[in-house]
Amino acid sequence: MLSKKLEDALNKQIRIEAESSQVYLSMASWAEVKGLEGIAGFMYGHSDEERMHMLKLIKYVNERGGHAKISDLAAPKTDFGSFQNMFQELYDHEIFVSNSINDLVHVTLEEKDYATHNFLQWYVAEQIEEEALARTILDKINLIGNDKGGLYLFDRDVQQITVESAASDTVGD
Ligand code: OFO
Repeated sequence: MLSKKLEDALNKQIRIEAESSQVYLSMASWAEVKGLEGIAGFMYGHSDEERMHMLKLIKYVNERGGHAKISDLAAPKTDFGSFQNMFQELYDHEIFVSNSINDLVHVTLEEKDYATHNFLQWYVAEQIEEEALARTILDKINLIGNDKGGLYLFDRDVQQITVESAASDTVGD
């Protein structure tokens, strides 16, 4: 059975994952309207992943005798200025989420809830991946600069960029 304190902290994280999904959905729509099809596809996919993170938490809370609460969400912004800026915001957002997961893990230790501590390790690992992926993308964007051809290729290939593929790119250089 979850303690009230941990249940509240998990519910807060459920909301953050739901808001993350909305933020990336808004980025997807902005990119689509700008004709950046590949970037839009990447963001739609990312939005779905965040929804999956939320659902996994909801199931866990309910399974452990708590009640996952579905709340209203903060509206994301709808204009991101430039795709470079948008990916910087994605990175910053992932750092914010990582900090929030760390705080949550801290509560599991305070509450001596080792089952939840164990459950959350998946999220800890996931955040390492997501931060690395966002950093990889920012590195690629920096390389492109203002080159139109580079942007074309980036938009075409962004959905294929993974942490692993970026690592092997570097090896190949
Ligand atoms: Fe839920 O992992 Fe990104 O934010």
